[in-house]
Amino acid sequence: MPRPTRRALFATLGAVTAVLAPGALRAQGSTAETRAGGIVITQPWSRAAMRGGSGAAFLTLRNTGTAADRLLGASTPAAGRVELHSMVRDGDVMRMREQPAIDLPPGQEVVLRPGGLHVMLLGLTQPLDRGATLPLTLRFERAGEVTVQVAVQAAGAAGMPAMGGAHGHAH
Ligand SMILES: [Cu+2]
Repeated sequence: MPRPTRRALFATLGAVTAVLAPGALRAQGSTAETRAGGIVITQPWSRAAMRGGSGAAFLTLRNTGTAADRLLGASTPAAGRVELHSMVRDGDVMRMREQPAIDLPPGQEVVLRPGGLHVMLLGLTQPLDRGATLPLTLRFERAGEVTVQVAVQAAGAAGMPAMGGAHGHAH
C-alpha cells in the first residue's frame, strides 16, 4: 500500500477544512447584524442549558449614533424572567449582580461575554439545545425594541468562532 506523500496529506487536510467550514458557520446561526436606531447588535449567542435551569445570552452592542443609549432589559418566551447581569469580584469568587441597565456610550462597543456582562435567562421554559435559536427582544431607552435570534452553542462554548473562538477563556 503506497504511503501518501507529505504534500498529498496536506492537500487532503485542506480539502476537509474547506468542506467543513461552511457547515460549521451555519450551525452558529446568523452572523448578520441587527439594527435598532443607532444600535447595531451582532453575534447573539448562548450556551446549551436544561429546561427549568438558567442560561445566559451574550452579544455585542455598538452604538453608532451620536447620543448615549442604554439597554434597559430583555425578554424571551424561552425564560420565565430575564435580567441584565454583571460579574463582580467578591473575595476570591466572582458573583453575578443584577444591573438596572447597561450604558451604551455613543461611538463605543459593549461586549456581553462569559465572565462579564450578560443577559441572564432564569427559569428556562424550554431546553436550550445546541444548534437551536431563541428569540430575544432587547429594550433600549432610545432605540426602542428589537428582536434578535440567539444561536445556542455547546454548554462549554467560549464564544462565537467567527470572533476567534476560545480566546483566553479557561474552562
Ligand atoms: Cu447572571
